[in-house]
Amino acid sequence: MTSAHLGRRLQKRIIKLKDRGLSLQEIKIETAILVGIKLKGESELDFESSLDELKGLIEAAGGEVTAVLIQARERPGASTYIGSGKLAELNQLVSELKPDLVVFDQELSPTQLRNLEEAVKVRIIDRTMLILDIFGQRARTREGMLQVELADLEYRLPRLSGKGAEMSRLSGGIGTRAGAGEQKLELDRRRIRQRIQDIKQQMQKVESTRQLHRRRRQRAGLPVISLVGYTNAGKSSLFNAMCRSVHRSGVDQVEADARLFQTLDTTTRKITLPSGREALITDTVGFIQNLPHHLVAAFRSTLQEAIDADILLHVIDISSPDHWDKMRVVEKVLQELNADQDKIIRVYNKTDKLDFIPAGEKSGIFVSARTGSGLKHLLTQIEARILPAARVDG
Ligand SMILES: Nc1nc2c(ncn2[C@@H]2O[C@H](COP(=O)(O)OP(=O)(O)OP(=O)(O)O)[C@@H](O)[C@H]2O)c(=O)[nH]1
Ligand SMILES: [Mg+2]
Repeated sequence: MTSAHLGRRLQKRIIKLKDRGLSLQEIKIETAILVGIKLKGESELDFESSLDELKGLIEAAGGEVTAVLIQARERPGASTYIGSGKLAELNQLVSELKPDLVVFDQELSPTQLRNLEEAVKVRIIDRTMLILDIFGQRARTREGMLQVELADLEYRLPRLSGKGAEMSRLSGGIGTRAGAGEQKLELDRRRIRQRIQDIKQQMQKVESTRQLHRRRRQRAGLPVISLVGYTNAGKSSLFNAMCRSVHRSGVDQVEADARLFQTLDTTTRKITLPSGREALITDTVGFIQNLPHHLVAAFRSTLQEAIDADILLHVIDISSPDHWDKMRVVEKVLQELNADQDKIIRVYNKTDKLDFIPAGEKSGIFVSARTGSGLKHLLTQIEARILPAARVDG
């Protein structure tokens, strides 16, 4: 259920799994240059917040941004994404700053990726690869690791052409030996497909164990509250604060940090509501705009579990200037996962950072995980929602 519940033997198997070479290739990120295209019709604010977030993602991956290159264009170029003039500029920057990699703010097609890597002699990644890398660094449970590896392999499969193609081009000149690269490429592809099959099978097993746990919990009749929301909204902080406020003692805390995607694996704990009724509370992975769809697909069962809770607390960082956009991103994902709207309670967090609470916010509960303000009210509201259900099954 949680990483803490995973046995040591299982952990060892995960490490072995990682050693197999096919799994996640960790990206070494120390310094990076960012490249973003401001598309026609895109607002300045959206563009900037997306770039800021990309910067946050680089930092979350342990790196530092040394330059940002921006181009305004109607649409991305099919072959190298940015125009040839910008490409020359990028090359210049790369030779000056010698970054470990160049990160593009949008997803690159296999062709763009290949062309760019040829033109700029440095590792190129896109937003999706970066997020996959962070998820790879954070995953601790067997399920988490399998999910990330699956998303990574599915993303890489169509892009697996760089080295192979190069080799076949090199040998292509000689004529007869053409195909050596292609053969290797085909072999790699086959291995990846095989591994994807393996992972899917293993995930089915994990999934059925999880359903077993879930049924057991249902039999225990405990309502489940889950925290969802944008990354960095303060879900884990709120989780800790809610556990603390009812236990008043030093229960194990989950890690809260300003890094994006601090939490990846789901943690569940029992809490006692004001009336004395017990409930389970779950902290889980956060959302982000343009969450790679391979990741959403791979994490579907984890997300589904969070969404199937009796109450969804949508945690919103109200101190963030673009919290409206972030809210919309989360609500869209929740909708896509068919979350029951009636179960959602908006929880505006970090109110301690504001001088006053802005008028015009839609209904919700205002709290500060840091100071504890509003927590009692939140718990009472949760209880009020849960009680009718309790009468039915009680
Ligand atoms: N001032 C203030 N800071 C807060 C509050 N709640 C959380 N934070 C800070 O916000 C940052 C993110 O908090 P987390 O609890 O890790 O956020 P999260 O939603 O779990 O983030 P991910 O796990 O990355 O999705 C941390 O630096 C927290 O200390 C709050 O009520 N007030
Ligand atoms: Mg968290």
